[in-house]
Amino acid sequence: MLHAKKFLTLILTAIVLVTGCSRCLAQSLRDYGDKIGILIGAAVNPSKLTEDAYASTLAREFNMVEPENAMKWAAIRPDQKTFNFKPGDQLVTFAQAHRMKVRGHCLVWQKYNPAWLMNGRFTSEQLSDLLREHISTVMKHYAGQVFAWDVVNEAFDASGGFEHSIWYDSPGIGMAGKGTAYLEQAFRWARMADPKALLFYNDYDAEGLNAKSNAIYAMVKDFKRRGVPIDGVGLQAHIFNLSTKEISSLSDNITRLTALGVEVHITEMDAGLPLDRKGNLINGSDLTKQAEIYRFVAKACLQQRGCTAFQTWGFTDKYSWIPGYTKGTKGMALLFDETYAPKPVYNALREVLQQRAQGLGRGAGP
Ligand code: 9MR
Repeated sequence: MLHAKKFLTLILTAIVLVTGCSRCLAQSLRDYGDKIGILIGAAVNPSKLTEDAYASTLAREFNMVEPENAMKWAAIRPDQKTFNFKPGDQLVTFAQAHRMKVRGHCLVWQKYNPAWLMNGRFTSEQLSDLLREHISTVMKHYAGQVFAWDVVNEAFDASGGFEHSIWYDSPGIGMAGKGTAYLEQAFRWARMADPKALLFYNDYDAEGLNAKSNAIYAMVKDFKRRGVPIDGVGLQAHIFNLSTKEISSLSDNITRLTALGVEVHITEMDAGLPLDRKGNLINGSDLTKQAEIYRFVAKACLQQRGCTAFQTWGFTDKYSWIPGYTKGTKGMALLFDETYAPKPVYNALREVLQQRAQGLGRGAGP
């Protein structure tokens, strides 16, 4: 017995020495994700896939990817007649080579739209045709490759009303002032384009129970009752104030949404930390706070069977939208630092996954 133990230790030490990799023996996020049956995703910039550390970390740790920008209107449709599928296709090829799922983002949004569309002075009929054609062309191109789409992104405002949008505002696609009718139309077109893809509504600041999440809940309930196709809700989880106070009712929100028969995905998690002018962390203890916030969100998701994906918005602090958006006052929002070393937040997330994998089981849900 003693000999066998010694032998095993020797073999493991040899692996570490030969590969120079002590972490190789530990299980990655995706190892646990595969075991539990949950998707662990990251938003990706396809042009970075040529960077070895970027690609290898992604392939090792995640079983799902989503293009951060590459499938948005301005990227995929540079002019009315041209679709640029190249970066999206590169991501799909990478994902297939590494047994990852691809989540699509996004088909209807008020932002990241090309100038030709925004300034085109189109009539409602033309806008309607353009949107139908866009949804159809993009979804058909990726049919069988993209398993789920954020069909509509960020359509509600904080009070549960509607954001201004080229698709909604008059002329829009001809349904201005008719509430969710234009969203319903988009979801119906999406189902027709790729009947097998899961169709999601995706939004931020709607994690807990509040006016916006109430409006989303009411829409999903109404769509389900009337047979309007919708399969899931994406809760983004961009957490800005290093506290779980505003998202304390996340579990309750997941419970009520999944009770309607839709899935929930955590779609864009990150938590920016305050930085000084040189870009250094102001409080070292924030790394622990950050870890606890991720732990809170991951636990809330993993506890319910209907929450089927946990995704972060990027994965390395080297590439994240947070410093640009906050003019450098916040950053270090993700799981890996700029050298791709795992941070405390990575360990916290892995621990939550490990605990689930060790048999704590998943809760009820659809
Ligand atoms: O991270 C994305 C950034 O690179 C883009 O410039 C920006 C365009 O508006 O979109 C960012 O991603 C957003 C996502 O598409 C929807 N939810 C909020 C994300 C952060 O702004």
